Amino acid sequence: MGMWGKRDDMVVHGREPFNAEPPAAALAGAAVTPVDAFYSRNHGPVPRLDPAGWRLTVDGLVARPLRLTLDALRSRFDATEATVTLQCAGNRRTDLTSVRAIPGETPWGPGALSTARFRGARLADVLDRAGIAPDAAHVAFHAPDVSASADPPQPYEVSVPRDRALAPDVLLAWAMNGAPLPPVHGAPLRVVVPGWIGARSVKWLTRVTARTTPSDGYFQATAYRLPPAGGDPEGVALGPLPLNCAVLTPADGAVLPSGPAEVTGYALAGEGRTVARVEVSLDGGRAWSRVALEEPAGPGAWQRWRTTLGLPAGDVHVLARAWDSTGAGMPESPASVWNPKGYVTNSWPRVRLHVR
Ligand SMILES: Nc1nc2c(c(=O)[nH]1)N[C@H]1C(S)=C(S)[C@@H](COP(=O)(O)O)O[C@H]1N2
Ligand SMILES: [Mo]
Repeated sequence: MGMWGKRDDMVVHGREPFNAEPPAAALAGAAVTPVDAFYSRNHGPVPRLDPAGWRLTVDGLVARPLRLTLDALRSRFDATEATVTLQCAGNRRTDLTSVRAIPGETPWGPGALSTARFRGARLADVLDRAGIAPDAAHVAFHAPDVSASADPPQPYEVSVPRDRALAPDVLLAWAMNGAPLPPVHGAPLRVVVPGWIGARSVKWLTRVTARTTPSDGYFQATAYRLPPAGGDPEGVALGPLPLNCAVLTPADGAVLPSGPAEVTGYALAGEGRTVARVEVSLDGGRAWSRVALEEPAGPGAWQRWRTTLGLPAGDVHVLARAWDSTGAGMPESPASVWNPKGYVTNSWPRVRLHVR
């Protein structure tokens, strides 16, 4: 077994902080990702919090501040379970680095997303118990892990707007896939915000603060934004995920015999949407054929797809694209969505096959 209980064949981009994605075939193999294959994205050392001494503070613009033990959270609030896909904003960044280098950012392939069955309390129920004030427009999540990559180095903190925080699908989760959260995934408690960039699903949660403004922490105010450009001094804070898809098998660069081959992948629509259609092309995007698409296991869950293609001999490129339930599609070229930090890549994925 590899670091942090992960499979030996994880693609490890960094050991400290630990950043790793599952090999594509392992990701493709299950609708709910086994915990030992679940990607992990960390900005600092993994804190080891003692569950007995741990408390969750709920404060800020609330009528009744709370300080909860894990037992209190589990016994005083209804538990709910949901199958949710987390996707890092850096997923598929390597497609953008094929256009231009993105120095200092992890070169994630298509595996910076994974799916788990999360169990926890609804954040809305906890905020309701605390009596969130009408002027609390944002809810911040604070954790103790200190990132040296932040400027200045600081503990992890981000926020979500009030409406997102009060939606019934946002969880304070203590378990994934039927077992307590392991340390690398946020033990003892993490936030799960379905359909939003993974950065908002804060691990090792210790404090929830209702406030008038978004968090001014580095990971909200500076990172996880499209940087200022074109006369926009603020940049764009990333929140809801755009529609995305990827090919998982066969692997990019695979050598295959000509004839029928099974091609598999995933598609994921952001908050409030589902994937309506996925198509693949073998001729550079002139002709497309529709693939078989799984139903989503819940709001915010990915949808796997598969199809069989007749591969001609030669160098064959398989292109894929998805459409969501609003009719939105994906941009063709990585150049059209290139940005200096390499976030939310959703150009048409392409695998190159050598067919003999
Ligand atoms: N406290 C804390 N929470 C965090 C992070 C972190 O570094 N510290 N990384 C975020 C990012 S960018 C992502 S994509 C997800 C990754 O969650 P995972 O490691 O469970 O896959 O956690 C988010 N929550
Ligand atoms: Mo992320």
